[in-house]
This record gives sequence, C-alpha cells and structure tokens, in this order.
Amino acid sequence: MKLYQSNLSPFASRCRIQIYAKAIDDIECCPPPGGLSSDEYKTHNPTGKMPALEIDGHVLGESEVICEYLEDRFPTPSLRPQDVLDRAHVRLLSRVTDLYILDPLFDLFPQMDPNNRDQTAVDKTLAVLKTNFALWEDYLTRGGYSDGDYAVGDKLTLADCAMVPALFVMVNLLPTFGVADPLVDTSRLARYWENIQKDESCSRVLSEMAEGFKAIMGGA
Ligand SMILES: N[C@@H](CCC(=O)N[C@@H](CS)C(=O)NCC(=O)O)C(=O)O
Repeated sequence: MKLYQSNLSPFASRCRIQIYAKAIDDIECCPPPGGLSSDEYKTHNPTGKMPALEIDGHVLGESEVICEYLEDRFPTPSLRPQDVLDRAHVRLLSRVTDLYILDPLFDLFPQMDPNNRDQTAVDKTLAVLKTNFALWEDYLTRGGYSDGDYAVGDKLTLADCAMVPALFVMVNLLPTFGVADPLVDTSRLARYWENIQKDESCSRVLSEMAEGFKAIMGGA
C-alpha cells in the first residue's frame, strides 16, 4: 500500500499516528504523484487532496475513511474503545476536530505573510477559532474522561490521532498571528496536549510535523 502524504499535513499525520501505533509495515509513505491538485494526482484521488491510500490499484481518499479502513483491516491493537458510547465520543471528537478546528485553521494559511495579510479576515477567523476551542474543550470533557492522558479512556484512540496533529498546527501557527498561547483558556486541552506528547506514536509524528513546519518557515 502507498499513503500519498506529507509529514506536515495534519490529515496525513492522523493516519501516520495510527500506522505507527499498529506497527503496519507494508505502507510506503510518499508525496502525491505530480503534486497536490495536479491532473496526474487527480487520476489517483479525484479531490487532489492528501492523504490518499492506494490499495492494489484502488485509491481511498479522506483521512477519516482511511483510518476507519485501516482499523477494520488491522484490528489489533484496536484504536476504537470497547464501549459503544466511548466509540461514539471518539467519532464525535474526530468530527469536531475536522469541522470546527482544522477548517478555520486552514483559512489562516493563505494569510501567513504579514506584509500581504487581510487583517479583517484574520481577526474574524481568530474569533471563530476562540469560540471553537471552547467547544473542543467542552466535547473533550463530555467524553467523561476529564483527567486522563488520552482523549477517551486510557489508551490511544482514533480521537487522539485526529486531535494531536490539529493541536500541533494550532500551537505552532497561531503565535505567528499574535496568539501567543492558544491554550490559555482551555485548561483540559492544555493538560491533554502536555500529556499526549508522551505517547510514542504521537511523539514520533509530532517530531515529523515539526521538521515539516521548520522547512516551510524557512528554517531547513
Ligand atoms: N477532508 C480531507 C482534507 C484533506 C486536506 O485538505 N488536505 C490538504 C493538505 S493538509 C490538501 O490536500 N490541500 C490541498 C488542496 O486543498 O488543494 C481529509 O480529511 O483527508
């Protein structure tokens, strides 16, 4: 199998945390052929986005779908909790991360250059994000595990795979927009962020993301 991806993409990083946690060794991670959104790549994945997983000539897009596929195909160790309500919370946290955190965070990427920035649009996005961080914190707490190292239960789940890369983007990107500590008002998230970095698969992916981030910031 091939995972078309980059190390900095939070969506691809979500899949890599899962791949490392399950020690799946027959997936080659490589850049999208022809580049993101290229005609060549669209022959593999029609959206032109990454990640995409190629399985014997068949291509699956969308990180959540890829994670669910890998979970079904490689069931142990399971990244889905046993309890059905806990499973639902895992899916809820993954969805909240995609829709309410990563979506607005991505609106900031075209505004990276301070000399060519639409400050009104940036301020609007930052306000949305502030509201949504509180929402994220609320959903995290509602999972019923308000003090653990992991998002749901006491083990890595697909919720952590989704949340950790999004948190990385948040804490690294927002300071460049003047938000020095994006987690200052969300104490559970702040604790979670501190603790989850001790997980081996998360820590490995966070290092890879940090290298990718350094490269786009001109440091490598
Ligand atoms: N919903 C998609 C989002 C994937 C996505 O937006 N990936 C970004 C890279 S992090 C991308 O490919 N952007 C290129 C584009 O939008 O053309 C998923 O979960 O896989």
